[in-house]
Amino acid sequence: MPACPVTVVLPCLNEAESLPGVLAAVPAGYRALVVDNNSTDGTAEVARRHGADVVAERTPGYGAAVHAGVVAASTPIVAVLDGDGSLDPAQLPALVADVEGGAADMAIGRRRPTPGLKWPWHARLGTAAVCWRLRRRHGLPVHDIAPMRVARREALLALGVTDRRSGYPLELLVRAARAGWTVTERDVDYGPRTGGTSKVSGSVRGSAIAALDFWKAIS
Ligand SMILES: Nc1nc2c(ncn2[C@@H]2O[C@H](COP(=O)(O)OP(=O)(O)O)[C@@H](O)[C@H]2O)c(=O)[nH]1
Ligand SMILES: [Mg+2]
Repeated sequence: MPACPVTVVLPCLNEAESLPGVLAAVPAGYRALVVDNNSTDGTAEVARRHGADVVAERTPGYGAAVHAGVVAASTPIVAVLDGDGSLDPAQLPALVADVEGGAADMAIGRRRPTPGLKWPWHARLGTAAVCWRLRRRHGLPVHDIAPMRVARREALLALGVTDRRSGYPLELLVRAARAGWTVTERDVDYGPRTGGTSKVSGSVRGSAIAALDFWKAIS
């Protein structure tokens, strides 16, 4: 195994409060790469202080940040997860093993709520609806839109995902299905964000914008 096979890309918009805990949980030997998307709360400094590499992406949007991180990574395998503390990087190695061992072209996390999580109905409903369509129309056996995912960097870039907002994860799944990728899904813990505020599913407005992006990506 190469010395550092995995880069963990963390798209971040104002996640200074949550980042220290997230970075502390990144498995030994993995490289953390924070993509700072015009944060105003010192996210980039906090990230550097806690040992992460940092790239700046000026174009707003989740997809813009993720894409910049995957491009900037230099390892054969990339993992992507949120920088808000809701997901645990310590659960990445099981997903990495699927990709490294050849069981999957992409391994994704299926979020399972931990006690105390408030998961808004509009977010759950949107996820359930698009995943139903992914299964029915695209034949992809998934139950979540995968805010935690692992794939080989070059193959991921070759898929050519174009969405730069919140439709990115879905467009990725659709393109993976069309390319005949094997996608494995593993349960991962999903807890409350550990600081800062939600940019997407915490409000009906954010969810509505995401739903629109989702639908464009999947229809
Ligand atoms: N870089 C960047 N990251 C974003 C943007 N929107 C959301 N994120 C990040 O994407 C992740 C998920 O967003 P979050 O606000 O937690 O959405 P929620 O989980 O649906 O409430 C977090 O790590 C955010 O910092 C954006 O416009 N740019
Ligand atoms: Mg979140």
